[in-house]
Amino acid sequence: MPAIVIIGAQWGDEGKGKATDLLGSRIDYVVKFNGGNNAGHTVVIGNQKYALHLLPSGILTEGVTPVIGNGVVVDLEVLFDELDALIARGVDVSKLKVSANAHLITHYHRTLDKVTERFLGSRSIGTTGRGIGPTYADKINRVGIRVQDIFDENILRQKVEAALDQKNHLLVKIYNRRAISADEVVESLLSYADRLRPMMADTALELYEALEDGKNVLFEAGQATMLDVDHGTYPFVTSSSATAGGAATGSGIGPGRIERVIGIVKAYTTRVGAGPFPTELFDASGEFLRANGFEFGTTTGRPRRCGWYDAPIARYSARINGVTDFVLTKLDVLTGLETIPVCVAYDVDGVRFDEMPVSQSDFHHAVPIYEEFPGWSEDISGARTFDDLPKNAQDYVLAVEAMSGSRISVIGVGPGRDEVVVRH
Ligand code: 2SA
Ligand code: GDP
Ligand code: MG
Repeated sequence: MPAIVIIGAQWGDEGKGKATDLLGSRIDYVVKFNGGNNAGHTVVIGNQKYALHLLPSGILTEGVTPVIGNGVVVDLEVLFDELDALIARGVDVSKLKVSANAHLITHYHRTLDKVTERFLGSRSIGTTGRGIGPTYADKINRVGIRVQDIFDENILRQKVEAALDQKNHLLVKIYNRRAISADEVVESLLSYADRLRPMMADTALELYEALEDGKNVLFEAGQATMLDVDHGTYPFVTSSSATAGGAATGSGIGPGRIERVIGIVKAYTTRVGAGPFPTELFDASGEFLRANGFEFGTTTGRPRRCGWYDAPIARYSARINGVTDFVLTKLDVLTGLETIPVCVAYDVDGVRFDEMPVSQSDFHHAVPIYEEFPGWSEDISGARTFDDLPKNAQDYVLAVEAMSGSRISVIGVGPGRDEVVVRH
């Protein structure tokens, strides 16, 4: 079992943390390859609940080496706060490795994220305000600050000054804000250098050697397919590659190493932030899903938009990511519904689309075509085999599987680590 990738198949919060945790005991390395502290994974172990934003959730499994890859953007203040909180709860974090090439989120990135969103007004993306977009913009613009830069004060100062040049102009002249001082940014970054030094590594080399040694490496995507900067609902996306291909570029392993791609898909759909969402519900059913599924952002606490399962999106994700197995999470949340609609295709101005329309305007206008399935009222949280599920729940899973482009290997029936039905 060389490299496995876990991706979100919808708009995020499908329960990726739980799937990572489920595979944990057979895994030697867990790698985060995209995004930053915009992510939010909730992992429940026994009666302990852990909310992680920047750190890969594999950090909670003993013996696993957690890696922050080059494709990640790192806010050092958040990194050390999260580490300290885990240390205080007795978690061993000493194995963490951070890529020397990962980019750093600084004060000016966070500021720009917030002021740009405010400036956009009704056209805002609804970002998490963590500075993610501006940090990736600097990376692509070749004015980013990388982990390795904070170990040479001269270079760091030059880079920060270069990055701030245009930004201060923008902040002062366009956004009517105070200029940010390079000294202040440099000082803040340098204050983390001693603690960061032992964690910094050539993670691409380390992962190569691990794979050559036959070790099991798990790649854990932040956000999800529909938020991917290339394949998501652009511009209502995050700024990184959240799809399986991102695991190779965001970590430095060859794509041929990837043997399995596990897509995490919720038994219904949620979205945080702005952008199209065809199956979104604005009625009591939406409230039912939000309340029963506890659909509130792990990072920002925002209520998540809720809607029915969208099969064309699952199929699209299966295709874009090369999904080999789906984990269908939160089936238990649907318990108690009389009927469960599933979107099987879209109607766009009278034309039927069986697949995700490539045109953004078409997707904005897409009206779901639903097929309805009978619900169940039995508590399913104790089910551990497929046969333990009520007939209607089994039929729902089989119907969804047939429409979604890949087999469903695991079914989540509750938030706990062991609340799963494993089929394959
Ligand atoms: P950003 O901050 O630039 O990445 O925001 C761009 C869009 O990406 C969405 N986004 C997310 N959507 C769902 N979950 C995310 N993480 C947190 C969680 C969210 C939270 O896991 O619960 O706590 O609010 C996440 N991160 C980014 C975001 O809503 C924008 O639409
Ligand atoms: P991620 O961003 O994909 O890691 O997902 P989040 O952690 O943001 O959101 C998923 C939430 O669903 C977490 O609170 C999990 O504990 C919870 N969860 C995961 N699987 C299940 C499940 O099968 N049933 C229920 N009820 N909750 C689940
Ligand atoms: Mg989340």
